[in-house]
Amino acid sequence: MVERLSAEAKKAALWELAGWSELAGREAIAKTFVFKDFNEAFGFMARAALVAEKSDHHPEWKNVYKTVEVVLATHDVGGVTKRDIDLAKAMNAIARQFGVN
Ligand code: H2B
Repeated sequence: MVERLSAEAKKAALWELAGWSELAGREAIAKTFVFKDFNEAFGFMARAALVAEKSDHHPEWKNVYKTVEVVLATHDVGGVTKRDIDLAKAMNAIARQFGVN
């Protein structure tokens, strides 16, 4: 089982993760991505879904037109782990393919 990150480790990881921050009131991290249009937002989600499924680590997310709100937490341990940080990094890399930081 993967371990929850300490408050310090979480902060250190977030410094290197553009746009991600801690969610208020819950042990999770969040980022809102805004794309050019729905096509690109959904393209991002399709690529991110493949990464999520392959790594067996899945996002909580909501899409409205060109905006995708993502929350990452590791449900099995009720907190933020390296798995969330890795998926956040992968999502940032995919978003950059669409010119979004
Ligand atoms: N995704 C997330 N975000 N957290 C988990 O704890 C988790 C998951 N657990 N995807 C996985 C699936 C687990 O339920 C399966 C059985 O491996």
